[in-house]
Amino acid sequence: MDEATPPQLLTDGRTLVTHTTNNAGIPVESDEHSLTIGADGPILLQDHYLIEKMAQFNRERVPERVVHAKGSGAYGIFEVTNDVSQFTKAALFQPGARCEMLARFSTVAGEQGSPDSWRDPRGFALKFYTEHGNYDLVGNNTPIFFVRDPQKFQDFIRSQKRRPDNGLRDHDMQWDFWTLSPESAHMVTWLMGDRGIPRDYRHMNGYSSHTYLWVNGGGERFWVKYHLKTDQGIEFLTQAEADELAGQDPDAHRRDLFEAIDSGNAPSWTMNVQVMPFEDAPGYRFNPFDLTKVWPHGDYPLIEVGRMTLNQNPEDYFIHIEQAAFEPSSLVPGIGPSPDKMLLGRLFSYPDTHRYRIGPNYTQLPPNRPRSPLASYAKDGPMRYEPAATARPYAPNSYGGPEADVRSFGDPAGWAAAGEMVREAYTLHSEDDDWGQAGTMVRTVLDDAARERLVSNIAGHLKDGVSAPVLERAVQYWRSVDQDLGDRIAKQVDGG
Ligand code: HDE
Repeated sequence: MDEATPPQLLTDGRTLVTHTTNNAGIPVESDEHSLTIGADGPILLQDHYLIEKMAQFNRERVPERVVHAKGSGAYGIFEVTNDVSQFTKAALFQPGARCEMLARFSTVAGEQGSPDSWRDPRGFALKFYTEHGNYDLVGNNTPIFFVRDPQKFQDFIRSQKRRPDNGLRDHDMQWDFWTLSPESAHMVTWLMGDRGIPRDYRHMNGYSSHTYLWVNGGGERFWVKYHLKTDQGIEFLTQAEADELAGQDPDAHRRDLFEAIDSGNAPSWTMNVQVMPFEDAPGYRFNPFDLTKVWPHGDYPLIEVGRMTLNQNPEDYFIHIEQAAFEPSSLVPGIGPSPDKMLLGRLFSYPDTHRYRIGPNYTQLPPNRPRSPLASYAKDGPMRYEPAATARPYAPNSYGGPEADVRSFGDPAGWAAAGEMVREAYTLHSEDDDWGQAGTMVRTVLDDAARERLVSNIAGHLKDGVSAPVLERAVQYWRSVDQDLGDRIAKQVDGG
C-alpha cells in the first residue's frame, strides 16, 4: 500500500484498497497487459493473474433456474397488523411481531435474458427471517395453477419451454398440453386475461395458491390460503403494450422495482388469509386442496394479517437474488403443509434444485442464512465456511451438543392419513369439475372490455402456429368454459 494513501475501512470492517489485487489479495502488475516474452512475444504460463481472470470468468454463471429464471428482488420488513393468534402460534404472525424478509418476483418460462413483459404467471417468492428460522412462502401472482398432480408438472413445463429439435417455443405444443389437461382451464383463463401481463412487479398481487395448515397455541388446526394484496393497486399491460415494451426495455419490471426502492418509494403488500375450520374440509363443495380451485370469498372471507414493505435493494444482484434459494419445505412451528399433492411434491423439489444449482451448503449464502441462532448438526461439503455447531457432530451426545426441544417444538403440524397405496385422482367433492370456476370468472368477474381482451388474446395466441386438430380442441375447450366465449374465439380465429 502506498504510504500517501492510507487504507480506508468499509462499514463491514473490510479494508478498501484503491489498487487492483488478484483474488489472493496480491497487488497486480497490470490491468491491461499480459506477461509476454517481448512486446510481440508469446504469453507465459506464469502469468497467473491472466489465468485466474480467464478461469474465474468461465465459472461466473451458476445454472439458471429451470423455471422462474428471470427475476428481481429486494429486502424488506414484515409487520403484523392484526391479531391472528387464535389461528396460529407461528411467532412471525403474533401481535406486534416484525421481521426482516426477502422477496423475489419472476416470470416462469423465459430464460434469464427474456423480456419481463412476456405473458406468463409471475413468481412471488417470500423468505421471512423469523426467530424460529426461515419461513418461505413460495407463491405466484395467481391463486391457482395449471395442474393438480406433481406428476404432470415436468410435462407441463416442457410444453411451455423450447422444443428439442428447433429450439423454439411453440404455441401448438402449449395448446396441445392444455387442451389435453382440462384441469388447466381456470389458470389459462387467468393467464390469457389482463392478469397475465402485470404492468410491473409492484402492481400485482401474490398468493400462496396452495392451502397450508395453521396450528394455534392450544393445538387447534385450521386450513389457510394466503393473499398478498398490492397496496399500489392492480395494473396491467395490454398485449400490444407488452409487445412494444419487450422490444424497448426487456428489463422494464426489474428496472421499475429497483428504481422505485432506490428513490424511496417502497412498495408494500397487505397479507390476508382465508381461514377454513379444519373439520370443514371433507364436506366442502370443492376439494379445498385442489390447486386449480379458489375458495370463494363468500365462504371464507379475507382476514388481515400484516404488511410487507420492500425498502432495500440488494447491494449485489448475483449474491442476493440469483443465489436466493426459496423452498416451500421451510415451514416454521405453527405452520404445516396440507394434503395438496402439488405442495407435497414441491417440498422435495426445491432443496434438491438448490443443491444442484448453488451447492449443498446453499443455506450458508447471505440471502439464505437464517438470522436466528443456528445449531444444526450438518458439517462439511463443498464451499462450507461456517464451523459445525459442535465438535461432536452427532446426536445424542454427552458433550453439550444441541438437543431437540421436544416439549416446545415436538408436535408436527399434520393431519391423519390412512388407506391403500393407489395412483388415483383426488376423490370428487359435490361441485368439483374443471370448467365451473373458469366459467364463473369469465361471466361474473370480468367486465365486457376485459372479456373482449380475453377473446382477442386467446385468438391471437391460437392464430400463431397452432395445428388444425389442436385448434379444434382449443375451441371446444373454451366452449366448455363458456359457450359464448368459445363461439367468439372461433369467430376471431376463422376471421383470419
Ligand atoms: Fe415451482 N419451482 N414448482 N411452483 N416455483 C421452482 O425451484 C416446482 C409451483 C415457484 O424466486 C424451482 O429454485 C415443482 C407452484 C416460484 O427463486 C423448481 C412444482 C408455484 C419459483 C420448482 C412447482 C410455484 C419456483 C426452479 C410442482 C406457485 C421461483 C428453481 C409440483 C404456488 C422461486 C427453484 C425463486 C421455482 C419446482 C409448481 C412457484 C424446479 C416440482 C404451484 C415462485 O424446484
